[in-house]
Amino acid sequence: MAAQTVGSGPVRAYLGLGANLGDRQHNISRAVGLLSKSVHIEQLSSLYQTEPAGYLDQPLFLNAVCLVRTSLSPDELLTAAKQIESALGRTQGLPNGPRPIDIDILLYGDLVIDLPHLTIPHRRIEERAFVLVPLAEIAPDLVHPVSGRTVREMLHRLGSVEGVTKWDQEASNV
Ligand code: PH2
Ligand code: MG
Ligand code: MG
Repeated sequence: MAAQTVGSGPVRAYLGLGANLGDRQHNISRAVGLLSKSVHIEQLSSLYQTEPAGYLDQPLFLNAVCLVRTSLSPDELLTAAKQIESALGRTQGLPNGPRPIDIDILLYGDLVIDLPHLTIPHRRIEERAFVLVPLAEIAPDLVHPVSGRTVREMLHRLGSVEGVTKWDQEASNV
């Protein structure tokens, strides 16, 4: 596969979506709807219900991963994500605390940047089953540009996917 570099046309980026306040499923689908106004949505994983990681005393999350194709720069994509978070009622809360929606840039082509406000690839991909499980569903062979590991390998190394279960969208649509 050809390496992707910034400045050579649209780039594939993987976004992590998470919600644990309000109507979580609705928040995720609204976020995807709003994202589709500024980027091309190529794939969306299933939703997974996940136990909170980091700060444990908060409601269960729904998580998903979305593959988009975009000509937005990483900063523009971050701005778009933050605007959608605000539109869905996110206010500044505790780091790792509860939120109606969180949109994280996980990967942006093969780009590697480490800035105070934006680190790509996302720092915690390899330690988070709630990211790796949905990512493995849509992109098992995707390679992490720093470690060189595929998503499948990262998930295997993580070992446990405890606390991450597929969410039955139909059953919750009553
Ligand atoms: N996001 C966090 C912290 N902890 N836990 C789960 N299960 N899902 C998340 O999306 C999540 C989290 C910080 O963004
Ligand atoms: Mg996050
Ligand atoms: Mg975030």
